[in-house]
Amino acid sequence: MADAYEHYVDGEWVAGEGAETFQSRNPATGETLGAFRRGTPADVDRAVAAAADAFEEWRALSRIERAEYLWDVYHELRDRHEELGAIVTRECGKEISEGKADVTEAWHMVEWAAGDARHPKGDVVPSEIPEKDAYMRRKPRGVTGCITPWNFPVAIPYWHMAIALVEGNTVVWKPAEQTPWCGQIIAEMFDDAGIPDGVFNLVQGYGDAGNAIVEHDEVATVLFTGSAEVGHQIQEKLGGVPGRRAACEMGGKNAVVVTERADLDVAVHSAVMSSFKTTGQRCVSSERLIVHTDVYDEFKARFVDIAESIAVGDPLAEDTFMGPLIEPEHFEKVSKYNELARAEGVNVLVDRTELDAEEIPDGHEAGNWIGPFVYEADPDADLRCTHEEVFGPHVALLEYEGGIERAVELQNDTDYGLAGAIVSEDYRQINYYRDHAELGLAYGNLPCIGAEVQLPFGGVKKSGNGYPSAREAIEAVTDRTAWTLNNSTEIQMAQGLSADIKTTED
Ligand code: UN1
Repeated sequence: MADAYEHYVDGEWVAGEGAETFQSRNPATGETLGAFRRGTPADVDRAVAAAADAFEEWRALSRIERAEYLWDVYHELRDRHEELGAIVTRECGKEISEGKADVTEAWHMVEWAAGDARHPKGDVVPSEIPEKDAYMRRKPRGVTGCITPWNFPVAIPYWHMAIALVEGNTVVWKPAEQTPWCGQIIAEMFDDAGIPDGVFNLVQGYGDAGNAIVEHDEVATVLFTGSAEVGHQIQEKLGGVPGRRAACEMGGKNAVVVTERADLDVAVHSAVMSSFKTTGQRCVSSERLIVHTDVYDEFKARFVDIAESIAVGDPLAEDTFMGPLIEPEHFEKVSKYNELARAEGVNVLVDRTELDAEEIPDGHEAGNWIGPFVYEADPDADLRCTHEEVFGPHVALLEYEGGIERAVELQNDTDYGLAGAIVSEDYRQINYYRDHAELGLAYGNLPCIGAEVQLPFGGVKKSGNGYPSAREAIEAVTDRTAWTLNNSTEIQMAQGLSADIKTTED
């Protein structure tokens, strides 16, 4: 079908079994960006079969040979930086520096994975027996199902796929239904690179297609980055199934701690970046600011001042700080949480849920606009608004008294444990936080967003099992073998175990 972009299966563009299509829309204008075939479980079956068929030949290549395909992708990402950055911005609404950073993060991940192909892999391990050589070696697990979110529509797919592929797995990928255009471009890049048929497969679509990947017995590993709700379902489904594995990275109710020893310029800057970049739609965004009573009033005045005036607008314009939310349903969700906070009795300081008409740029009336919502709440109250992830510019100020122990207790008063930051000039406070905050990603005197790809990315508690990027993703997509080779003609056992065979003849 020429009127809708297709799936990419076994090296071909295919319409698939389903009759339905869906559209990608620009969240800042409502404009339609393209129509895409909606994948069905039958399309996933076909893609998994292609990936399973391609596995033996792909794994037989050296890691360095496999990485060659990724280097082609790396160069294309770099060469098309400006163009792709603008596409990211048009499709997911992040302001343009973020759109471009998404593409940069993608090539960083590709560079890491392809460069890693020439690094030593596995371990040489000592043996008690001098004649034995022992090693830890890795094997690819097979078909890897990748399910990725819309907020990093180019970077996160490469977190999963670059590593899975270099390690020798084949891939079936379902991008978020909000960002199929980015998905299409990534598939074109693999096609341009000449990746062998069936090694990389794309099925566009919704949760039913994602679920078909999760439920497919031939998908050895599922890599998932997205909502806690879906991630926990995946973990539950695969948790008890022998031979299958899920590596999930989910959300957070992240916090920035500002102590009485903070440099308030750093504190305010870090808090604004953490709470409002990407319009609060990063899984690492901060929705809680835990601020010591001694600096609370000044911090509050400065933070509120910026929240009232932060530039919301056309994400393609260089002077915009916050673009729109991803889709109308998400606007509904965020505005409901803003209402809920009021109903829970918090003290609202800034409410830009509905922007004034003059704040909305011309021609962008149909965008999913929202501004900051900032309030102060009792840190000890059991409120939904201060404990549930909103995924928007919805921020609670929580005032605390006492030492760093109290701040960290509040930081940890959440089911999640993804990202967080402390702002302080006191190294003892910083180190206490470093050692006791329950987090996968923690920062001192910085925002809690903006991790680099060579760090592990992932959380603890309800935020996931900490796998889906860099070295940790290698753990998810490979199995280890402890391999021991005897160089002697005699069998000798470790642990003093006798190797003598005794018979009744002896
Ligand atoms: C996400 O929050 O959904 O650390 C991913 C960061 C980015 C990735 C964020 N490198 O902010």
